Amino acid sequence: MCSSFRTVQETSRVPSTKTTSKSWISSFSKKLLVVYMIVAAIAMGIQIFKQQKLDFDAKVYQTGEPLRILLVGKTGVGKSATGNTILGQKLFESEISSSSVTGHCEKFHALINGRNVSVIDSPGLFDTSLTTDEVVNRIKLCIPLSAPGPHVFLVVIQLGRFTDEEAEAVRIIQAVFGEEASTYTMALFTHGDRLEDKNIHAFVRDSPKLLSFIRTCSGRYHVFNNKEQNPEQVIYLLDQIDKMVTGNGGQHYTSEMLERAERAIEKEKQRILKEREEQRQREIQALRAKLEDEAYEKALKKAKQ
Ligand SMILES: Nc1nc2c(ncn2[C@@H]2O[C@H](COP(=O)(O)OP(=O)(O)O)[C@@H](O)[C@H]2O)c(=O)[nH]1
Ligand SMILES: *[C@@H]1O[C@H](CO)[C@@H](O)[C@H](O)[C@H]1NC(C)=O
Ligand SMILES: [Mg+2]
Repeated sequence: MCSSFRTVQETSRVPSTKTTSKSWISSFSKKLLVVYMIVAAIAMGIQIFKQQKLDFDAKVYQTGEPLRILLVGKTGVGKSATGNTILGQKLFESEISSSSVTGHCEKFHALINGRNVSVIDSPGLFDTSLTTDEVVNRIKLCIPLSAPGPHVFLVVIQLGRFTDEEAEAVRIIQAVFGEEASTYTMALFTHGDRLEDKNIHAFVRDSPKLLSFIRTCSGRYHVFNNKEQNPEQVIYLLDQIDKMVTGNGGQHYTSEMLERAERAIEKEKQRILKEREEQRQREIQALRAKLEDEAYEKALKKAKQ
């Protein structure tokens, strides 16, 4: 750039030395100079614009913090397969049999379009055999991996197999992660290959249960076909997540929110315990009163005899 600028100066100086000899050359070279300056200004403008665009792209893709996606859902719905589709590699173990299911959380990351994306895969959180305490303990194990907090809770659901248990998913998420979590929640349907020619939106609308579930995620859903590692579906999902993150002011779910939720759960537990204790005390009182009454009557009878 510097060298080309120097040659420009030199060539522009050449005609200016001849201006004293011939006036028409002078006027011609002046016009030429003006035209040349305009062209140079436009070229410089384009250069600056290009540079700014480059800087902007760099800001968006390089200095942004990694996007953290936490996968939740029942065992066998395709969480691990979804993680692999997002990252474009077979990193999580995705199995047909549920016997090899791991009980811990896993995290992998990859650069997608120059941007760092982390996916945290959790063990089945909504499996019927688990108590709420066990769910809480399982989730707690995933929290350090998703620090400082996930941008999105991706609730993974197998298409065409939406049961009441799945409907409980958001309720459980809200109970464990707190009300605040719902603004960070999105549904992801797997087995998109089953749709064939059907439209996903029509599919969702056709099922009242599914529809009411989707409404608890503020209408956010996306469909994946994990059998076909099509990168377009990933780009579209990340775009939807980005929109949601923007809607949340760029924020992610935080451990403070989890602590608040935990305190709320603990408070509720204490309230139930206290209620039970009070109930027990009332029952003891009633029993004692009854026994005392009986003893009194007995004593009265004895006295009469
Ligand atoms: N046809 C089809 N099979 C899928 C899809 N997603 C997952 N699977 C299969 O579902 C099974 C369970 O998947 P996995 O990722 O292990 O589920 P996880 O327990 O939720 O992690 C595996 O055999 C996957 O190949 C999908 O989109 N289409
Ligand atoms: C991407 O993020 C992970 C943590 O989530 C980090 O370990 C890794 O170094 C990051 N990679 C790049 C290229 O920034
Ligand atoms: Mg899995």
